Amino acid sequence: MISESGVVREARPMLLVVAAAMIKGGRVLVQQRPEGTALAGLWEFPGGKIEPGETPEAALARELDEELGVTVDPAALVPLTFASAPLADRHLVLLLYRLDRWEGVPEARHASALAWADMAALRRLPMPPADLPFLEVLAPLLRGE
Ligand code: DCM
Repeated sequence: MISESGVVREARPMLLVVAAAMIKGGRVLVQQRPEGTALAGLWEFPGGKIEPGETPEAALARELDEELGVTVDPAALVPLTFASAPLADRHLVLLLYRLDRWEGVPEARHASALAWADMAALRRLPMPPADLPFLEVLAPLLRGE
C-alpha cells in the first residue's frame, strides 16, 4: 500500500517468531499444532513469539522450556536462516536456530504430538508456509549426521 506521501506501507504489522531445529542422530524435532490454534494439524519447528524486552535467543529458550520441558543454554542456539509469510492479520517473520544440545527429554506440553523426522519424513509432513523454506537449509545438516 502506498500512502499520499509516497511511503510504502505494509498493511499487516510484523509478528516476529523464533523457532528451533533440534537435531539428534540425523533427525530433527517437529511438533503438531493442536486443534483450536492457527494452522491446527500442521507440523512446525517448536518456538514462539518474542516478548517485549527479550532477546530472540532468550525467547526461544523460554518457549522450548514451556512447550517441551527442556532446558536450553541461549548461547547454544546457532542462527541459521529466516523466512517470512503473510498471516491473516500479521506478516510473520520466522527466525530459525540450530540446537544440538539441551537438557531433558522433549514432551508434547502444548503440541498434539512430537516426531523426530529424518529428511524423507520431513518432506512428507504438512507444514506452515513459513517453515517450508527451512527444509532445504536443513537437508545438508541432517545428511551430515
Ligand atoms: N508459527 C509458524 N511456524 C513456527 C512457529 C510459529 O508458522 N515454527 C506461526 C504460527 C502462528 C504464529 O507463528 O501464526 C505464532 O505462533 P504461536 O501461535 O505458536 O504463538
